[in-house]
Amino acid sequence: AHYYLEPSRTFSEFLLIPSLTTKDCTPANVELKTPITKFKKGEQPDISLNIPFTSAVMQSVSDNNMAIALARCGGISFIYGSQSAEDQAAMVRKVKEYKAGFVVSRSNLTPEATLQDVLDLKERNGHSTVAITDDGTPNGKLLGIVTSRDYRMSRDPLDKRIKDFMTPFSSLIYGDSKITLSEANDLIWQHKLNCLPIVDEEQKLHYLVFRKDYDAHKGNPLALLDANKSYIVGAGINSRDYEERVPALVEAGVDVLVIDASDGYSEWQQETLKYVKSNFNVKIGAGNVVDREGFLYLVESGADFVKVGIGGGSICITREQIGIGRGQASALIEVAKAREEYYEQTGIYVPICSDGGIVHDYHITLALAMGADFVMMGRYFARFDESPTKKLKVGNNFVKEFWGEGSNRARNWQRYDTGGKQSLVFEEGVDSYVPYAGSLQENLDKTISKIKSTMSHCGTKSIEDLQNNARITIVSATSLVEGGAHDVIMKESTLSGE
Ligand code: MZP
Repeated sequence: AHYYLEPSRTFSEFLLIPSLTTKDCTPANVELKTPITKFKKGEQPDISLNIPFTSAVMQSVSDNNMAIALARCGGISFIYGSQSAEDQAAMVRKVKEYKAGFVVSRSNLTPEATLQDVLDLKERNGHSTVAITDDGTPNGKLLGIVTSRDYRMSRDPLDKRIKDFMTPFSSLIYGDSKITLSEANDLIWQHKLNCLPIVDEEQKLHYLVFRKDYDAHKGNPLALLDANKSYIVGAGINSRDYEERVPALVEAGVDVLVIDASDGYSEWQQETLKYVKSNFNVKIGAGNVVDREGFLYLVESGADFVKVGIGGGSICITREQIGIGRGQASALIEVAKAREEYYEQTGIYVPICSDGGIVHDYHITLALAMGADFVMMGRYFARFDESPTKKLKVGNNFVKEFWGEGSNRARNWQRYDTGGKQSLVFEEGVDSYVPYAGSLQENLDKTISKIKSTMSHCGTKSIEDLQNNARITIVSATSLVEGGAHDVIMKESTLSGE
C-alpha cells in the first residue's frame, strides 16, 4: 500500500492571515467573477459566473425554481439527474424559457381580487413577479406589480387587497434605451422598490428590472436587456443513461453538464466524456476526485472543469460506510497544485469546484484561496425558500427537509455505481432537516459581504489574486477554542439565541 502520511485536513483546521489592505481594496472593489469552463492562456472562458456559487446536483436542492433564483444572483444550479431524462429536460426548459415579468389582464381579476388570486396566477405560470396592466397585454398601461416579497410581507394574503400591495409605477415611465443602470438603481433605492419596469414611449413593457439584476450586472446597463434572453442553467448526468439523457438536455437548452458521481476517477466517466465531446457542442464537467491522478485523468479525457470532494458532504456517510474519502482541504490543495502544473505545461486553465463540506461562510473564502474557482453547496441552499422541499415546524423551529442522493429516499444508485448490481445496495447518505433560513437572496447577500470583507483583509481584489497571494495557517485544536467566545459568562439572551 501507499501511505499518505500527512493527515487529511478539513477547512476548519485553517485560517487566513491578513495582508496589507491598500486604500482601494475595499469590499466594494472586490470582484467575484470566476470561470467555470476551461480556457487557453490569454483567452476568455466560454462560461463564467458573477459569483462563485453553484447549487448541488440533488433532488432536495436544485430544481428549476432554485436555478432561476440563483442564476438571477449570478451563480448557477445543476438540476438534479435522479429523475427521468424527460422531467429533467422539462426543468431545464422552464429555466431557459423563463421571463422575468408576467403580464396579466386586470380584467382577469375582479375588483375584489385578493393578493392570493394574483399569486395563484403567478404560481401557475412559474414566475416570480406579476405585472398588472389595464388590458392584460404588454401594450397595456402598467397598473402595478406584485412580487413574492410582497406576498411574504403580507403574512395573511387572503385578508389583503391587491391595491394595498401594488407598487404604482405611473411616475416611473422611461424609454428603454434612455435609462442608465445607475439612474434606475437610484430610482429603485429612492422609492424603495423591488423592481422597475422599463417601458418604451408607447408604454409598452419591455422588461422588469429587479434589484438583484442590478447587482448581477453592475456596470453594464445594456447587459440587463441581454440578460432578458435567458438565465444560464446546468444539469447533472450519470455514466449509465447518457445516450438518452444528454440529447434531451441539449435540446432543452442546457448550458453546461456535469457527470455527478461520488467517485469520478473511473473509465465510465472517461467513456461518458468522450461520448459527449464527440457528439455535442456542450460544456461538461466531471468528478468527484480528491487527488492529482484523478484530476489529470478527467482533464485528459476532456473535462471542461473538475469537481473535488469525496465524503465531506453534510448528508454523506460514504466515509463511514466504505472508508473512502479525503479531508476536503487536503483534496483541494493537491488538485489545485496539479491544475497549476497542468496550466504551466499546456497553457490550458481548468477550473476546479470544491464540492461539499462548507459549514461556515469563511470556508467558501478558504476554498477559493486554496485554489477552487467556485464552490458547490447542498446544505447551504437547502435552507432557503427556493429549495424544492417542504418547510416544516419541528418543536419551536422551522426546518426544511434535506436528503442525500445516496439515501434510500433519493435512490440515486447511478451516482454510486461501480459496475455491479443496478440498485442501491446500502445507503451512503442520510435523510435530514436543516434550519429554515429565509430567502436565497438575503442570505447570499450576507455571505457575499463576508467573503468580500475577508478578501479585503487579505489585500486581494479578485479570486485569482486571492489564490495567488492568500496566506493560510493551520490552527491547533486549542487555538480553535480561542477563536470562539471564551472565558466569559454568556448572558442568557445570547445563550437562548434571542
Ligand atoms: P454539502 O454542501 O451539503 O455539505 O454537500 C453537498 C454535496 O454532497 C453534493 O454536492 C454532493 O457532492 C454530495 N452528496 C450528495 N448526496 C450525498 C449522499 O447521499 C452526497 N452521500 O455525498
